Amino acid sequence: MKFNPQMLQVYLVIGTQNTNNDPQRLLKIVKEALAAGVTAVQYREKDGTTLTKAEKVALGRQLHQITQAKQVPLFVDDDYELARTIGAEGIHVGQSDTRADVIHQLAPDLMMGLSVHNLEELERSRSLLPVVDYLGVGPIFATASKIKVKDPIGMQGLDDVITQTSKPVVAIGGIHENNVTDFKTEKVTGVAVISAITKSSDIKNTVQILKQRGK
Ligand code: 3NM
Repeated sequence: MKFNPQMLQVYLVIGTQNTNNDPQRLLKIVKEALAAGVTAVQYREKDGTTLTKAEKVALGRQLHQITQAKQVPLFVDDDYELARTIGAEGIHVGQSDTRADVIHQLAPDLMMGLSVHNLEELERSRSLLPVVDYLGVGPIFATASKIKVKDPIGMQGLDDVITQTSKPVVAIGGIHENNVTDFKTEKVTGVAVISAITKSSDIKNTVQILKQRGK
């Protein structure tokens, strides 16, 4: 699958640590979110996941089947081997994960996302940008969904990064139905969320609201 910035519009990030360690619940949420129109899914087993490697592979394969059925790209957080094993379309790496250029050498077909928290990290990542399809920038607001999370950068911090790059940017961290209109479509390519969807009591409605961003 070839990268297209439209894919980033509403990007669901999820792992079993976000679903009470219950793989079936994860699959149910992803199915509902796909039916409601999320445009990308990231499989992120981290922050206290209890799954073994074999369980991640089994769940990752099931997840990939349901994203494929909707022709929605599946990204895997950080784990190159897992991404290859389950046939994911993309990978997302952070500043301390395996380097984007190393992964790109091994698998030029994988779409690539890179996390950048501020201008300094953007500058440090310049040499990697030719192999990067999009940047994940955050946390914008406070979030309870990530352990070792940095201080929120706010809308100003997000704007600072956006003005210094031509890469599509996905904002992440504390984005919910009540603040999504802050992210103007002509500036921010997409929004990535965990709890807005995993804790929603009406996923269909939530995704619709997340899609209607500010102009
Ligand atoms: N990465 P929620 S913040 C996975 O800043 C993740 O890089 C972040 O969860 C970053 O939508 C975050 O529930 C958690 O706030 C996002």
